[in-house]
Amino acid sequence: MFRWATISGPVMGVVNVTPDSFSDGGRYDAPEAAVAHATGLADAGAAVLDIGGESTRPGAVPVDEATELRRVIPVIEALAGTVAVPISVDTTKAAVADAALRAGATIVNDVSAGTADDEMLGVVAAAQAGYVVMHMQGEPGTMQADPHYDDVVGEVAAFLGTRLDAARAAGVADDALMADPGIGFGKTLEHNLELLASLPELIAAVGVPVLVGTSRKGFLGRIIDEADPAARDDATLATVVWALERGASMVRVHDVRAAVQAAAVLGAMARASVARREMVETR
Ligand code: PMM
Repeated sequence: MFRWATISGPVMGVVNVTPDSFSDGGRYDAPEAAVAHATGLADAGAAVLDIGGESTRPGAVPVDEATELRRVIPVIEALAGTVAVPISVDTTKAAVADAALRAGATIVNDVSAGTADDEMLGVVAAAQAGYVVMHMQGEPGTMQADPHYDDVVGEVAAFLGTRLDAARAAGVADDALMADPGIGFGKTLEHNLELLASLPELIAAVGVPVLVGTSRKGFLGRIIDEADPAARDDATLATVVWALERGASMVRVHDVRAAVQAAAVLGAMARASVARREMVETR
C-alpha cells in the first residue's frame, strides 16, 4: 500500500523514454540508456523516479499502447530490482499503468487525472498505488492553441477537487493522492505565473500534497529568452525554490542534483528560522 508520507524527499526525477519529449527527447529512448540515467538520478537524491513513454509536450502526437508498453516496461522492470526509491509511471492509459504496477512501479502519474481512460482509477485503486492527478486544459496536441480561464487558480483547484473525489470514490486512499496544477498544460505564461504565485491558496484548496512540474518548460524560456530547454535548468531552480518555500510537497525536475541541494539548504534555513523564533518567543 503506497503512502506519500513514506517518501524520503521532495524531488521527483524525470526519465523520458521517448524520441520526442521537448527537453530530453531521444536521449534515453534505448532501455539501457534510460536505466543508466534513472540510476544516476536516484544516486543524485531523487525520492521518486518518474518513467514516461509518451511525450506530452505541446503539439505531441499520441502514441499507441503497444509502443508505450514497449518503451516503459523494460525500464521499470530493470529499475525495480536495482533502485531503492519508488517508481512512478507517467501515463494516461490504464493498461500501461496496470503493466507498470505489475513490473514494480508503485505510483501512477496521470496528466489526464483519470479523464483519458475510464479504467484508470480502478487500476490504481486495485493496486493500492499512489496517484498524481494533474490539471490540463485540452489535450497535448492543441492545448497551447488558445488557453482561456476566467479564474485560473479557482478553475484548476475545482477540477483537481473533482478528480480527487472521483479517485476516492473509486477506492484510492486519501494519503495515496497528490495533486498537480499542470504548469504548461493549456496555460499561458501569465496563467503559469498566477498558479505559482497562488500555490499556498491552491494547496489549501485541494487538501492533499501538491506536486509542481516547471522543469525546462516554455514559460521559463519566454522569461529568460532561451529557446533551448536544456539551457533552462538555472531558471527551473528558481521555481523549485519558490514552490518548495510556498508549500509544494514535491517538484518534478530533470536536474535532480540541483533541486536536491536547494531543498537541503532550504530545509536547513527553515529549521534555523524556527529555532530563532522559539528563542525570541521565550526571551
Ligand atoms: N510535465 C510533463 C510530463 N508529465 N507530470 C506531472 N505530474 N506534472 C508535470 O508538470 C508534467 C508531467 C512534461 O514535461 P517532460 O516532457 O519534461 O516530461
